[in-house]
Amino acid sequence: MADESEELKVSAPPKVSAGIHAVTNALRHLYGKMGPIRATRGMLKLNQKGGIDCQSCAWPDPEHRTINEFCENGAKALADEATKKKIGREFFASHSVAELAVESDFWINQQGRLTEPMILREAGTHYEPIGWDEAIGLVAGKLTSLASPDEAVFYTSGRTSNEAAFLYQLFVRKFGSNNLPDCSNMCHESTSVALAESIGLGKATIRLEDFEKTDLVIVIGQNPGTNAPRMLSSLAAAKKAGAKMIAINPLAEVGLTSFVDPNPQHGNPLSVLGFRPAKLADLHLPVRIGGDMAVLKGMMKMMLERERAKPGSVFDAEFIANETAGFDEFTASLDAVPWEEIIEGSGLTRDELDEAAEMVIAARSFITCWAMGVTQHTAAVATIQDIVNLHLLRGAIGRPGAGLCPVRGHSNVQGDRTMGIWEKMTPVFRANLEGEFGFTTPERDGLNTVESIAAMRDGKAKVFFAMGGNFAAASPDTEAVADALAKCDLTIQVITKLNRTAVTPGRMSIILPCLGRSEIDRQASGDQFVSTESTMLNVQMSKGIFEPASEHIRSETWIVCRLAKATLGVDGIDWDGFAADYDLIRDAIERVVPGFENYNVRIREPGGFYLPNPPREGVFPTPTGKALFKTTPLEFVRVQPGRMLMTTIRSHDQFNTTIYGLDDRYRGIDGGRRVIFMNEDDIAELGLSSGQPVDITSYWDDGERRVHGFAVVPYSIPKRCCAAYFPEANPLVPLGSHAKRSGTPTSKCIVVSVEPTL
Ligand SMILES: Nc1nc2c(c(=O)[nH]1)N[C@H]1C(S)=C(S)[C@@H](COP(=O)(O)OP(=O)(O)OC[C@H]3O[C@@H](n4cnc5c(=O)[nH]c(N)nc54)[C@H](O)[C@@H]3O)O[C@H]1N2
Ligand SMILES: Nc1nc2c(c(=O)[nH]1)N[C@H]1C(S)=C(S)[C@@H](COP(=O)(O)OP(=O)(O)OC[C@H]3O[C@@H](n4cnc5c(=O)[nH]c(N)nc54)[C@H](O)[C@@H]3O)O[C@H]1N2
Ligand code: SF4
Ligand SMILES: [Mo]
Repeated sequence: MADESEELKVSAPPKVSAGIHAVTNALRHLYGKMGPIRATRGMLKLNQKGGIDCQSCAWPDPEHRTINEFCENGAKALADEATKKKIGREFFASHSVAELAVESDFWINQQGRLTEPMILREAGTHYEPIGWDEAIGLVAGKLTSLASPDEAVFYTSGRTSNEAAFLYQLFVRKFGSNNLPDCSNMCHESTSVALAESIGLGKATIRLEDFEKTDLVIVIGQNPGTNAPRMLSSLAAAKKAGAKMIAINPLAEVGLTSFVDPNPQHGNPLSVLGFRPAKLADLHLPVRIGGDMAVLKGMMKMMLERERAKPGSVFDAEFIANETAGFDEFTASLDAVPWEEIIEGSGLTRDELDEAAEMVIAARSFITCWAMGVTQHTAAVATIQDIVNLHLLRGAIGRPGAGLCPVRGHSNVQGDRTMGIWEKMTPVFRANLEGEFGFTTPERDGLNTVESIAAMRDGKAKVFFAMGGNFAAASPDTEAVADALAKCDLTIQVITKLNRTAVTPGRMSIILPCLGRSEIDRQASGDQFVSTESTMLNVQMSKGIFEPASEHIRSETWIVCRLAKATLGVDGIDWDGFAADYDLIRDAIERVVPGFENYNVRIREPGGFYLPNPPREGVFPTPTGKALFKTTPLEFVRVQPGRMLMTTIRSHDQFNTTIYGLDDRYRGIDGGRRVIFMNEDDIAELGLSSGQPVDITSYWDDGERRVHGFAVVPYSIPKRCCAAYFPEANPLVPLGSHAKRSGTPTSKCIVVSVEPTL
């Protein structure tokens, strides 16, 4: 891959995020890529009731919306999809796949929207145009010739709509496999596993309005200023109403420690709610990478000591007695954890932990928000269960202003899972799906993302089909994934824009270009809309407004229906009907997925509707009907001398593997992405200097992995911790290192060493 660096410039991170730079940046992307008229039309429809649901993150929209209800990164996502730049057969005729493969992700994305189906034939050097019928016939032919349906893998990324996702999983299960890995496997899987076990629902228990009713917000392992920018409005509203805030993060992220109007149109940060706190977080705990479990156990151990000294002063005894189970075992385990280990694991002082615990004790209600800084670790599931334990001790779930707030990533990743995109199935979903469509679903669990890579590598899976996403760049162990894909007989991407996976092909490769959410979806019965679910369980419609990038691109739903028909033949399912009228899909969803009663009516109401959320009502649908204290031993990673822990992070100028630009304004980085953020003492100890190119080696049971030429950036990060950007650092993430019980790659905790590049 080419190094796209311009001249790298590093400066001190700014004191405030958003504000005027956000305005200019958003407008530069919107007008630059879309032109003024199209950009203005798009902005007026983004996140409006009945408009386009923002393609970027899963943060919900407020009930009462202003005319510009989006942030800088929402604007970038819209501009990236609705760009006027296009690539067709001429582009592919003049660039071989080998030439494209050495270009950077930034360059590849900049080329524009895909406009027609393309095929790379066996032993071919260039993608060539192919008609839809022939392309779909080829895929169906390959699928039906497999020795077993489990020789195919069907990946999904979280931008896919509810309607397309539901039909896609139906097709895959009718075909005979549960091989439905998705981006969630690399993202919030640890959350889903942990919460389902502890409280009976793997999702958030709060709504937006709870931020105005809370006394404390804990943000742990999440960078909202970049990755869910409008969450800053909720944090500001909480602070305005008198709440405190704790940020637990190895980095002092600008969006957490200062404020900030995330809406680029407002421009002036002072305008936000007429209020500007000097500092958003009242307490920042610069935790050592992977030290979150130690932080949580430390806080709870201190609370236990205080409760014992003065019974009834800290814990919610009534809630614990009536609503929970496992309290005694849990407190005994807290007693057994030595303070020395808590201090070592967290990298913090006893005073810092005490201060955080005091803030929890002082809060009647509190909310904890988390994301990838927590989920992508070996002990992620247990750590999230400790977050739940902290809430249970205080009875802080299921009442106003109190609850759990995992912040999902992709705009519909949560909806896709609700629709059945999962390598497993709940018994209820299975029974309903079988009842509705009259077939027996495959019994065996399918492969998750990491298992799919291993299956392709080992020749057990031969076809890789991707409904969106960028598997080759997003997955751990870039080299292993490229090898795995190369071994496939056929790889297929349903995508809007060219990406690394399309140029990391199997023996044969097909690109099926699809509509983006901002485009008009015309089908036989008229223009269609789709729906998505936000991180707070709000289901809303999304309707495109722009003419499609080309008359030869198709909707995801149409593609699934055509493929299903070609693969399964006449099978009693009305695939043509579904493709023609998405209301019919929603009717079927209503009969299969609990909570979607009256789907077609309620989705048309302004703002849509909320799915049932029993824990929010104080009801815990676990097998015992109780919320469970889960007891696990303290875990953290110790590193031997000469090694460090590395985390991988997103810049302000990317959406996952889609690179919008080479700057990271909030961290003072300008013009490059191959950087490593390091503590100044570590830089001095290793005899390195700012800007010096270094090689990074990662260590795992199966050997070493290496990347070259990353520039050293001195940064405020705990000693023996460092950070680099995703996806540039993905070659270092070992395929075999994943979270216990959720299988999520441990992209936030990699053991590395750093040496000067020779
Ligand atoms: N603009 C934009 N928006 C996005 C995305 C994007 O790429 N760009 N991606 C979307 C997706 S799919 C997702 S999942 C979310 C991701 O959203 P986030 O999870 O906020 O994103 P990350 O940059 O991966 O890192 C999270 C934070 O965890 C911190 N961290 C790293 N290691 C640790 C640790 O060991 N402990 C603690 N406590 N903190 C740690 C990092 O310093 C960083 O601040 O954002 C979504 N929204
Ligand atoms: N080291 C490291 N690795 C990580 C992470 C990390 O923090 N560190 N984070 C992980 C996380 S949280 C996630 S979610 C994954 C993300 O993994 P993916 O979801 O696989 O990756 P994306 O970059 O979001 O996918 C972008 C591609 O989606 C296609 N696309 C865009 N819009 C549409 C659409 O409307 N329909 C269709 N069909 N295609 C579309 C475009 O062609 C684009 O190239 O990466 C994971 N990988
Ligand atoms: S907060 Fe997320 S969903 Fe909302 S406008 Fe910004 S990027 Fe889009
Ligand atoms: Mo994600």
